[in-house]
Formats: sequence, C-alpha cells, structure tokens
Amino acid sequence: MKNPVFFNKPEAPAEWKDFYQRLDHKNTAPLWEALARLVMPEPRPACLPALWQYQEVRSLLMEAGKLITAEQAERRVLVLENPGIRGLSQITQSLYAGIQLILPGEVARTHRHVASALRFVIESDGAYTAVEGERTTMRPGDFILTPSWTFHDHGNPGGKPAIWMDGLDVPIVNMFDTSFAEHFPAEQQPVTKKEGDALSRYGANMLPLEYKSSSMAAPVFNYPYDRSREALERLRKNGPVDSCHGIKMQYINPVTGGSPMPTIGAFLQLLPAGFNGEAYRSTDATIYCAAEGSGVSKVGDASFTWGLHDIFVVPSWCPVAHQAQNDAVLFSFSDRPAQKALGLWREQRS
Ligand code: 1HN
Repeated sequence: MKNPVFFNKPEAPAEWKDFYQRLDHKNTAPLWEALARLVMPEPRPACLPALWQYQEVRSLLMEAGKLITAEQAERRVLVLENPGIRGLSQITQSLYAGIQLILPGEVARTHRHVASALRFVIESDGAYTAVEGERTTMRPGDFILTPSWTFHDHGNPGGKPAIWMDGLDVPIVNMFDTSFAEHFPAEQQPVTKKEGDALSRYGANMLPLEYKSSSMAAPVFNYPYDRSREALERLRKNGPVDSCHGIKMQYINPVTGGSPMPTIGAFLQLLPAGFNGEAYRSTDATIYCAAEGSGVSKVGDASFTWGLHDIFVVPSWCPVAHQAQNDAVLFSFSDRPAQKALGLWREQRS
C-alpha cells in the first residue's frame, strides 16, 4: 500500500502510562499518539460505496405511507444512511439524502431552516413545491432548490404519489453549530407570485435592470428536466464525449455562474449507449441517481449495476468508472462548491 501512514510513531514505553493518565485527568493528550489518525496522506473516508435499488426503497416508502401521514411526520422521508456511518442520518460525511413521499391530497407544512436543500424529482403528477411565495410544479427529472432560510412547503393535488430525492447540507450546518429552524404561522404559505416567475425573470440568460442579488443562492429554483436534457442531447451531437464523464454539465446560478447554492453542487450527465468510461476520482463524495437508462458503475472495489432511479454513492477519493448499456442519464450532487470555496477540492483522472 502506498503511504499507509503519514507518521510512524515509536511504541510508547510502559513507564509513560502514569504521565498519560495525568494528561488525561487535565483534559490534555499527547499529539504524537493521535497524529497519524489526524493527518492522513490521502482521504480515508468512513463512508462506503453503496447502492439503493429504487423499487426496494419505494415499496418501503409506500409502507411508511400507510403508517404515518405527511402531517404527522412533518416530512415523510426514508433517510438513505451510508452503511459505513449508520445512525447519523448521513449519506456522506457532509451531506444528507432521503426519499420523500407525498400522497394525493397531502401537504407538507411550511417551515424554513438554515440547511440548504435540493430535490431531484422521481415521480410526480401535479405535485408542487413552494419557495418564498412561488409554487413550481414538480416534474420527473426536475432539479429544484430550497435555499438556506427560505420558507418552503410541498403539496400533492394530483392523483398519484409524488416521490423525490432530497439532498441537504445538514451535516455541514451542524458541524459549524449554525442550525436554526422555524415554522411559518400557516400550514401553507400564501402564493404571491405567478408560477414560472423566477424562471422568466432570471432563467433566460437575462436579468432585470439594476438587479442586485440578495442571496448566495440562485434566484431560479426549478431547473426543468426538459431544458437540461435537451442541452445534453445537443451536446451529444456536437461532441466531444469526455472519456470519464460522457457529456457532463453542472447546474449554475445564472447570476454568478457559480454553484446554485453555496454548499451543494449538482450535475447532469449523459452516458451514450455503449459508453465505457475511464476511472476518475475527486475529493467530493458524490450521490448519483439514474434519471434514465441503466448501466454499471465501478466504485472502488464495488461494481454497481443500476437501473432507473437507483441511487448510489461514491466516497471521497474513491475511483468511479461508469458504463452504460443503453443511453443513460445520471443526476448527481456533492459538496464540491464548499470544498472549492475553502481551497480543499482535488480531482484525478486515471
Ligand atoms: C426538510 O425540510 C425536508 O422540506 C426534507 O422537504 C428533508 C431532512 C432533514 C432536515 C430537513 C423538506 C429534510 C428536511
């Protein structure tokens, strides 16, 4: 193994034991005993590569739908827990992910919190989410933002279950001890804007005159799938197809060109039928959801065969190589913007 430890400490002699105990009693500790575990020559993530088959999660979620209402639960969600760090409600060291269900006629009441959230819509026939007075209809494949400290509620006036993946930066917010949350006085917030207002105003490569951003998040909050998918389709024809990523695009904040939210980045990539990608790794542990098609992804020593809406996670610095049988589209998200802002992010192509 290359670089197993940064620092090879000699064994502590038995006669130091008393000294170590006296250190311990004074809330102190010898750094030389901890250094190799604190400073690693490369990332050694506790989280593991993992795959969740959508149909399995879906049937458990529908069971949850018989046990508890969206109202009782506040949010009826099955948390996707990384098998290497069970019990923490985390899919990676820095991110939370879950699968949410809203049954026909249900609403999930209005609240806001410091944590930023994204939704990747899996099933919906007329369900909506509302953010700061504007409702947007959720359609399969849509990438939707709930920026930090924005009031949001969800509802499903349609006739079919609405299901989506939630991604939040809860572990980051809690690492900094910066969590605040509160309810809106009413179950549903008043609708004060026409549907599509944000996208018309900020989503056409134009901005209102004298526009000044008041937020670190994008002013558009729905990135409709048909638009993103069309871009990938056009780029397939234009080429080139990247040997690691296929055709991969990042979602942006149209005001800054940066990430849609300060802590979470999101991506959409097309793997053309027969794609056999080369290995790639980066320090941002990444959560993938198959938006279309099927394939196989090698993640470290694991090999995940995924189909429609399956979700898998690639830990930090773990090589990933994607293959697609038929045309496949992968949505993904990670903490890349947070790492980049702090000067931490690295990547490596093999
Ligand atoms: C939350 O507010 C939602 O608004 C979903 O739909 C999942 C997980 C942790 C904390 C807040 C939602 C959440 C959440």
